[in-house]
Amino acid sequence: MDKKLMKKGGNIMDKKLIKSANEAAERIIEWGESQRLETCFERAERLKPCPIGLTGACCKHCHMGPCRLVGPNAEEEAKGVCGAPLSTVVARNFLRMIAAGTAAHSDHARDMVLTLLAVSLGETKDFEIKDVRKLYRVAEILGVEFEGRPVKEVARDVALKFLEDYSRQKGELNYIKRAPKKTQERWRKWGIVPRNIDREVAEAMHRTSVGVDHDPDSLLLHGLRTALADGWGGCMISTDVTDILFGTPRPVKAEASLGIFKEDEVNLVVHGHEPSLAEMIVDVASEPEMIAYARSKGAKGINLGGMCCTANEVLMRHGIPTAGGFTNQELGIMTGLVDAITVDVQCIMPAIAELSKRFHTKVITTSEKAKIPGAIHIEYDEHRAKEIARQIVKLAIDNFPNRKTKGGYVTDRYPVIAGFSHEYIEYMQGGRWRASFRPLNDAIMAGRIRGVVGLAGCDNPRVPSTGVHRFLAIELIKNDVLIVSTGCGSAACGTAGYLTPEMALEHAGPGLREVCEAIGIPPILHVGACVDNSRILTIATAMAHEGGLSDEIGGMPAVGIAPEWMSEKAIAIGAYFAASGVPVIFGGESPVGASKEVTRIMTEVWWERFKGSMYFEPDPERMLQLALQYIDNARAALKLRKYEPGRFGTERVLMDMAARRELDRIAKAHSGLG
Ligand code: NFS
Repeated sequence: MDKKLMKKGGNIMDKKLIKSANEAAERIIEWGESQRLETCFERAERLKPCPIGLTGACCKHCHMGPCRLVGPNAEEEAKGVCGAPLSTVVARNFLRMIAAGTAAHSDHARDMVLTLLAVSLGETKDFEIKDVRKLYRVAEILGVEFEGRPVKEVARDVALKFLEDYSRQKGELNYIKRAPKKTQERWRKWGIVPRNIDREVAEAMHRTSVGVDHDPDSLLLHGLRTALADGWGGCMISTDVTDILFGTPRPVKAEASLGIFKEDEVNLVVHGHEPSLAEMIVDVASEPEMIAYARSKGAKGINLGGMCCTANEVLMRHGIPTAGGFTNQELGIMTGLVDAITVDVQCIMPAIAELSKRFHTKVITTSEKAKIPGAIHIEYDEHRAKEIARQIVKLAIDNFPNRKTKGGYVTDRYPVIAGFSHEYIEYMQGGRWRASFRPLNDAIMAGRIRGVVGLAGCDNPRVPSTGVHRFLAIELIKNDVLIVSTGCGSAACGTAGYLTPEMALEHAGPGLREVCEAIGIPPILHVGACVDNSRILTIATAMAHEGGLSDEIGGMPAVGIAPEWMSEKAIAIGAYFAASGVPVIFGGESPVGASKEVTRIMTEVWWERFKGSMYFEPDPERMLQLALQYIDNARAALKLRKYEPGRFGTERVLMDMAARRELDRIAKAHSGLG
């Protein structure tokens, strides 16, 4: 627990005592308050959520309303002007959230595919295909001939094949066939196999406009179809194309914290989601001319840092340090050390433009889709990617001498081991020639590992930010649960110092610790950005194929948790996990809480049909118990050995020199991956 918090006598989830569970963040927030700098934490306190909208009971889909469906018997009696009952309104609102989240991920994926196409056609000189092996692996899945063909031709055909997922009117998404057979059968039986991503999003908007689909079950089934288009479409495409273009991640050492900024170097932050420009900035920032230019302005060098999911992308592939997740973006500027922050799309608070005026920081928007009044706009174009990246880096350098305002500077930093792509996870369990998921399945079957939790989603100023992630991370590994984390879940763990092998030695239950020590991995595996939740689908599929557990994704001792979610994207992710057969637990108030019927469908009915569900539970302790219960129930249903705490392993040992050397070994242990 943080020292300051201990003094206050609280815990990391006590909203009355703290705004962020991260000590460095909390210090900057307090400093900011003393300077009358406004942040999301203050705005969250001031703006209480509307209790009607919060639970999904407000309909504003036409101009006879907005209608508020409230009252003591609202479920049975309340109706909108058109006569829509509460369950219809709540289900429609939820479907729109899924559609918005799917649109965001999948539009990002489309840009990645268009970049791949441009590279394959020789239209851009600045990118190359870094992972040809991955290209071939993807080509094989897509049925694209690759043997003996020029790489760029294969890349072109792969890109065109992916574009079909945005245009085919009938049929099925390409990657549906990657799922276990039984999982696919469930989807076909209930008619939720997506045809194309854009079609499902457009149809979601159509169905939810006034006077169309009024059956909550039917609306929610389309929600699952749209969500599957996200998970097995947008997210998975984005992950694969990003790996092809920029390399499949493998373990790297990096650092995480608001303390990553350097007083004597130019600090440039890449923030947002699409990694193309960030990749170019990483390249350009190490050019000798750029470094010389930075020196000519009095800086010792150029220090790149990441924020939110762009951070995860460049951390996974290059070890670029992260300043943290969603709620850290204002705080990063408030260190006073950020010379420029470049943003593209998604999860960017418009407040940063206003806030930056109190410092010297330049905020640069780069996407034609995402502009902020008060920011500098330098539009990204993949055909001139390096030129634009140089312009941005120069702008940051030119701004270095303008630092004047003292900020809430902090120095804490934590080491991080990241880069656990599903390919690497497979490789680490047997090497290049015997790569498999056998050891993981065996460890689960034996009860060394009780189960697996995907810890994902945003951090949120409505709770002590990152606190619920941290609480669950520690408690789950104590209970021998292996964690795979993404997005701001990874940032929350990283900025707490949790993404290291030491965590296994110091906190993991004995069974999990034994496995982590044998393979040399942390008990929390950072698998990437939010779109890389698709890697978790791939891992679950591989586990099903490996045998010994469930023969479909449903029924695995696995749970997804998004404890501090706030974004519609998190809802889309939760829904695609549920449809794929994973019980999912979300924190906070339920956005469908107004309707018992909708809640019943998303828990009981989905469970029966897909072996997945979506459950909202604001109490962290109950979230933990629920997750363990789901895992133990799945173990019992699979007739696996009953999990017994403390059955495996020996005494707890603290990190010694050998273990520290092991940490270095992991960072280098990627020679077998191409
Ligand atoms: Ni995903 Fe949440 Fe945003 Fe990334 Fe972070 S806020 S839903 S984790 S940065 S997308």
